[in-house]
Amino acid sequence: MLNFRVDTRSARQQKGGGGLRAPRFFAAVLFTACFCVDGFMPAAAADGGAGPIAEVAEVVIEKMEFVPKQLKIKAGTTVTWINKEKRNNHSVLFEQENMLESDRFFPGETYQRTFDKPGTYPYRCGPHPEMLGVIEVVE
Ligand SMILES: [Cu+2]
Repeated sequence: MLNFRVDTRSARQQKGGGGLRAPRFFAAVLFTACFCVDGFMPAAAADGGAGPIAEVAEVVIEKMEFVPKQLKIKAGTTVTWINKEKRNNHSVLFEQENMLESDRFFPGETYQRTFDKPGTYPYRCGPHPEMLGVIEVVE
């Protein structure tokens, strides 16, 4: 188990219908376990297995930008923001949700949020209001 390397890309590329779900779920749980120290929210996978299996999606932060700026995901997906800057720290701030904001995260650190409800979730960086992004969640 300790040697298991989480590689969501190859997991996603595996063929086959029924057999895919278990490994993907397993990968999602491991992925969550690795990052829950940095993010402030445990992923949906931890809450008893009800609901959809978490997919994994990423937004990279580099050169004062969220990449991609716009990300479309299925409901139940966990998004991981990865700070790939050399020195800047950032946050992810959802103004329209009571200013819900992540902790500042530094180069090499991540923040995760799971989106269970369809909708449009615009966000910006707390310390850098010009850094904008949006998560679009579909059924
Ligand atoms: Cu920022």
